[in-house]
Amino acid sequence: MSSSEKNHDLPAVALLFDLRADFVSAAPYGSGHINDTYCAYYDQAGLRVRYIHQRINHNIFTNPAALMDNISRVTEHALAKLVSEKNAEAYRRTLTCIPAVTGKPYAIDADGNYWRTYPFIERARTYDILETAAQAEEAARAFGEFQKLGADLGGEPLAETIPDFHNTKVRFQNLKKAIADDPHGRAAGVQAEIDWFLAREEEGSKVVDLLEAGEIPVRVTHNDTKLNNVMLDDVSGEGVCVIDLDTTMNGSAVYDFGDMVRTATSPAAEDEVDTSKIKMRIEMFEALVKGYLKSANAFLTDKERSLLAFSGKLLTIECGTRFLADYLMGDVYFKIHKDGHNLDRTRSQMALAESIESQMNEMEAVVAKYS
Ligand code: ADP
Ligand code: GN1
Ligand code: MG
Repeated sequence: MSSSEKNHDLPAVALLFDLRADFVSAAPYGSGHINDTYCAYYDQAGLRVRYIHQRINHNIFTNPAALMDNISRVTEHALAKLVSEKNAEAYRRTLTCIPAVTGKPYAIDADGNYWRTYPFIERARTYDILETAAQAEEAARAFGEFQKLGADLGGEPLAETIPDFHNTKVRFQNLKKAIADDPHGRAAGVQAEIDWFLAREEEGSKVVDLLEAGEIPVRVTHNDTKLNNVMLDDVSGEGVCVIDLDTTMNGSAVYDFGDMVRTATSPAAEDEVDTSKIKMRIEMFEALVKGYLKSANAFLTDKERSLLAFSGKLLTIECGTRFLADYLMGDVYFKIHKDGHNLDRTRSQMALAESIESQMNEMEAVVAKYS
């Protein structure tokens, strides 16, 4: 069950932040798998405004203070840049943390939950499934711009909020441990899925090995570039604001691009059970490449560019190992909304990876066209 259904006391949360507005109401919001997100209405001296309150999942992010320090640094850097460029809507183009009454960018409630508050980005929305190639292009351009920001962040390295987050080798080890432990006796029922993933283990090492060998650079990246982590303007469709910054830390540009391919190219939802509906649409892939390279061509190395088509397959397989491991472990990581939800997600990743595998040559040709 979604932990958003837990009874959080939002009026009490409201009092923890320096909002200078009267709380009106709040309701669970969005379709994220990790945090508990609420949209709250406030009356601000007679004007109705919205804020996002988010309970950070501290079982997953075990050092919320360090995480919020990362987010403060990244968002303050983004804001300073937008302001210096005299952008007329700087506060709509980056998340900004509303300070708690303590002055910190987060607050702790009576139950020990960590909360943060962001202005609600109005007149824009996130998508779970893309409708047009223009949206894919804009989403990818915005994530590329975000990586550009990361490049000139400066200072100490960002805290590693989840160790080995995209270490696909470790992800496979975790899957194998879940198969061996099998605490809920589920492994026997999913032998075909297990075999499918284990047959792809070797490919899983490719990017990790290149990073370790120094053949591709470590960069400050977003690391969770799922389509519903970028807000597109309601009118112009422009990618206005990259959100969900919990995993912004050292990573590879290749991982960020791969997760865009995973989440933005299929016409079906991530938990679609009719796998015949799941496919990698080459026109969406082309739009992603076009949009991403608009902002990233300037800094990507040839080696990184050569991995863009492969990255879609890699991230889809990686995410599938995570869903399958979580299914075996008893659904302890990703929020589920029905029995077998993580298994449905696993199978959808398998179908998508197969669709990608069958179009790898066409995908390589698209990357070559825009490089
Ligand atoms: P999770 O880590 O659970 O995915 P997100 O930070 O992605 O949490 O938030 C979940 C959803 O809430 C997003 O997909 C988006 O639709 C919405 N959302 C988050 N932050 C904002 C914001 N500042 N303004 C408007 N909508 C937001
Ligand atoms: C989670 O938080 P959300 O829903 O944007 C997960 C991603 C997965 C994704 C799969 C911190 O993303 O890594 O790719 O689910 N985030 C974390 O849908 O684990
Ligand atoms: Mg999210």
